[in-house]
Amino acid sequence: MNADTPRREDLQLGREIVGRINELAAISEDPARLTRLFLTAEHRAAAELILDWMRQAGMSAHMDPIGNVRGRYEGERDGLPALMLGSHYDTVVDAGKWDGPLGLITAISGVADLHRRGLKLPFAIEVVGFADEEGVRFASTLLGSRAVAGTFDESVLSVRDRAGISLREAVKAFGLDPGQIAKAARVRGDLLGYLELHIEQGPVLEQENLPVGVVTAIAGATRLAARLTGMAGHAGTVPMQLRRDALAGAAECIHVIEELCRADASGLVGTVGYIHASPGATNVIPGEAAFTIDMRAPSDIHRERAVTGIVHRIEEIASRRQLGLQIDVTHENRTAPCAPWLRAQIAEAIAAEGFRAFDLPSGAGHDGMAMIDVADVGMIFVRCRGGVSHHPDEHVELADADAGARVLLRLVENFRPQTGAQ
Ligand code: HGY
Ligand code: MN
Ligand code: MN
Repeated sequence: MNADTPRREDLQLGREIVGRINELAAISEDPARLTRLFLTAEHRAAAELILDWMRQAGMSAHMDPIGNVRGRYEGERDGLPALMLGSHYDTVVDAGKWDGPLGLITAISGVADLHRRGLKLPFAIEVVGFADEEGVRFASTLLGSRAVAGTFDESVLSVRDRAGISLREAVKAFGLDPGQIAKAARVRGDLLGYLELHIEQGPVLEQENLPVGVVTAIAGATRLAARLTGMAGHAGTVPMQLRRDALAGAAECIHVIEELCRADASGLVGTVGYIHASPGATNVIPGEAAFTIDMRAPSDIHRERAVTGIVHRIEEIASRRQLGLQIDVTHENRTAPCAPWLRAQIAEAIAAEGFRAFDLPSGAGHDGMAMIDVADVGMIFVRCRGGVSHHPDEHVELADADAGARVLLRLVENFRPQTGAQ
């Protein structure tokens, strides 16, 4: 397909993608709530299905040492530098079925289309399914893409999940060797760029009445884990002014986080997504409360300042309530700008498919935040209904899934590597 190739009107790509989205969504630890976490039986079942799709699309395919699935479609001759496409196939808890899989399945369907037509390009295409973008199980994130980017931090292997299993133990139990993770890495010279198609997870494309958009940058994020320690006691006998109630202290912290972010007019957002109080009985004053904090802002300096301010307020609350406080940053990702030369080629492909090219930032994190250490990054957003995501109501219309696939395929077929610095 080149820039003047006629647009496809048959929705064939979209139908194949939607069918596979539904097939993959059936692989979940809970039939009632889509949940597919890193290094679990569901991860393994999903990986086998995806590797099969990759092979059907004419790719050599394997699982790498951290559980990513990797496919390669050779170019006009073997061993050429590769354009890397991909997204993640892990999910949050009670997830939507499009966040991650849409980009991965669209990339596979695009390669399958090239294969059906017997088309070979002047470069190879590598498709990667990242195994842990969400970071639900080990309170980190981007573990799969950091391994590919060569920035995997071995100290994370000691992090434990809520069942007390370390990442090292989980990798071994999954049948992989933690000592081999470094072998998943690519070097900058191998890759011509990294392109990810993903649902927008926001309402802007819907407001603009557009099926696709060009991502300008991926917002950075800071995740923290806080633990307040007070004194458990009898709910009926300890007077209020003598209590050191850890959960009440956590509640005040959560209120302050929400208040500070609401008062900030520049797009700062703060979320407490998880809290656990113990011992957890109705008639016992909570002696301990642990909660997570997720902070994001349009710029790194703004986010860093906000995190410092919030930590100070939490320290003040803990001190006034005579609570012990342990607060740690469990994950930090800087804002990742998308490369202008890739944005330009994405915009060209969008226009060639008959749509207005529209630029927008990503408030959500993506694997491109890790991949930027090994390749220039470009992202295509696809409209999702109401901007709903990280929720079972997440939805993409067939026509939009098809539009995204046609844009990605046209972009790949017309791709021009950046000359000079790589
Ligand atoms: O949290 C995020 O922004 C991404 O969905 N992992
Ligand atoms: Mn997500
Ligand atoms: Mn995602």
